[in-house]
Amino acid sequence: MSAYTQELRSTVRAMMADGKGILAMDESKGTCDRRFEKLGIPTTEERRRTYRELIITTPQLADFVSGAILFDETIRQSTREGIPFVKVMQTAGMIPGIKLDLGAKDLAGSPGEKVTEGLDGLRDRIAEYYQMGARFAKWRAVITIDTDLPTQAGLVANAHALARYAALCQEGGLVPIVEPEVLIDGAHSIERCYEVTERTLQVTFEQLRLQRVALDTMILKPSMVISGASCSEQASIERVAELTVGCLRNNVPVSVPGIAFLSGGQSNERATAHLNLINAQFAAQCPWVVTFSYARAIQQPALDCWHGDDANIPTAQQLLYHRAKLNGAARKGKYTPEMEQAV
Ligand code: 5MM
Repeated sequence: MSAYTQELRSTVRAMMADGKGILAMDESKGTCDRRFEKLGIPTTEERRRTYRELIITTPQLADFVSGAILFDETIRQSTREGIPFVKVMQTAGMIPGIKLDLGAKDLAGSPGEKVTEGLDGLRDRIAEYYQMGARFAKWRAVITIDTDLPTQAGLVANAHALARYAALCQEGGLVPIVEPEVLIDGAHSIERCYEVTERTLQVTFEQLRLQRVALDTMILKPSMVISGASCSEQASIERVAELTVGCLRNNVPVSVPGIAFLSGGQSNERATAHLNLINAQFAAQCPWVVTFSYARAIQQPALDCWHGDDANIPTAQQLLYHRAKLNGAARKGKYTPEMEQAV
């Protein structure tokens, strides 16, 4: 048991509060810059800072967002008036979280597969982020589906790192979000996605147990069971919800308190509709809280609207609030497509 067990429990409760989910805004510099470049936004630290300030100062965002995951650069930044972002979030009622992984790198001996790095020095980094006010963390593993992928070596390497990270987080007072993302890229069927997601979850929980991670003070951030992005036959919302819940029920222990999905390249509307149907139709089959931890599927309309022009900030904030609200409704199974119009 960690010295922080009570605090970890209360952080989990706050993260999984009714009607709320988690906002992922932890794009590393490279990813953030790539998204800015697509829109012609200058890739400077000041533009990244302004965009992140736009997000966390969105009025009433905390109605639907319990916490937000920050990147190292972001957690050290302040508003234009000099108020630290961490302080802004705490005042607004959103828990600061931190991305701890240092990205996915090529896995030696396994062409086409990645392994996530960042374990060296992690104990010290956790202590620093805890001091700064972070109370939860995230580590993302990336699993690719292809004819001969993933390999067992790839699955075990990624799950081992996730488990080592999670154990260190709990030791240091941060609730670990464990994110094994099965990528949507490819022409595979939804059934193949089910099979790979099942193997991924099985190996991940084997490793979490081996490293003695307390399952009741972690959050799982999985991808949904979904057709490959270039599969000619795209599964319906009903099928995605049914297979996703089935896969999680078969492979996620009931002691895990919460599941917060990533959006993984789904459209905004699809990501919300899938989460909604899972909660509307399958709540009785889910022993965990089921919510969102989306990045693109919440941020994209706001980023498109802002476009690097600060005159657009109020409208961009309205769009961000709106997507958060729709996902907050989906978290309760109360979203309808008609709500999309009422910005
Ligand atoms: C914000 O994006 C995160 C990855 O960033 P880097 O590639 O820069 O490390 C990512 O982990 C994200 O939190 C999750 O994948 C969920 O994001 P989506 O867009 O899939 O909901």
